[in-house]
Amino acid sequence: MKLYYTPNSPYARICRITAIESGLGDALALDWVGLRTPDSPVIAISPLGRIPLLQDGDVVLSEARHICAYLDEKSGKRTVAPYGDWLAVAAEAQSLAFLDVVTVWSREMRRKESERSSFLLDVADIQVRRGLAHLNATLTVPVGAPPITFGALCAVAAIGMMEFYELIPDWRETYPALAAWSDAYDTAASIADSKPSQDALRPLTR
Ligand SMILES: N[C@@H](CCC(=O)N[C@@H](CS)C(=O)NCC(=O)O)C(=O)O
Repeated sequence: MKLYYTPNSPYARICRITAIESGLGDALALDWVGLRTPDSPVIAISPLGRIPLLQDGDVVLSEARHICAYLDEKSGKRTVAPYGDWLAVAAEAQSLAFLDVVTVWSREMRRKESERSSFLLDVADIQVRRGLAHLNATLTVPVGAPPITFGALCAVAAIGMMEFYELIPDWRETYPALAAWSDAYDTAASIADSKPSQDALRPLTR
């Protein structure tokens, strides 16, 4: 199995953590690719060139949730909420939506300051704060090893981006329950070792 990825992609991070925590770390070859570069090997198998992209023989999966469900099938573990357990599906969707808005904001922050849309930044700020309040009110700090689920990893990856781009500098003081939850997840090496880094940052390309 091969995962095309970039080290700072939060969606790819979720897949990488899931593979490690499911015992599939060695079975997953990682290929760091450029985004929006015509020579990306991803484009030949997935036209929009988005990552994470998992290739396993004829199977090509281009959504993090599908990739994690595929890894679940391989490992026999369950990290993705099953259809039928609708409360779990709904909670997972809230975390994924939170990651999506954090990602939109983060991408805008990578553009030159003069080119950023103040409208987009305002909307993202409102949505991210709503998401933070929701997670702060609903997540409970795990006792012992943090359970690795797709929904939890969406929140982990979103918080990682939020901190990296310093989107809401005072989030820890404002949302202390979520900060404690996040600290519990940071005890897992797969999570602590996969945070976004300046070294892996590449210029935006078209
Ligand atoms: N819905 C996708 C989102 C993946 C995504 O947004 N990937 C970004 C990198 S973090 C990407 O490939 N962007 C390429 C582009 O914007 O052209 C998922 O859940 O995997």
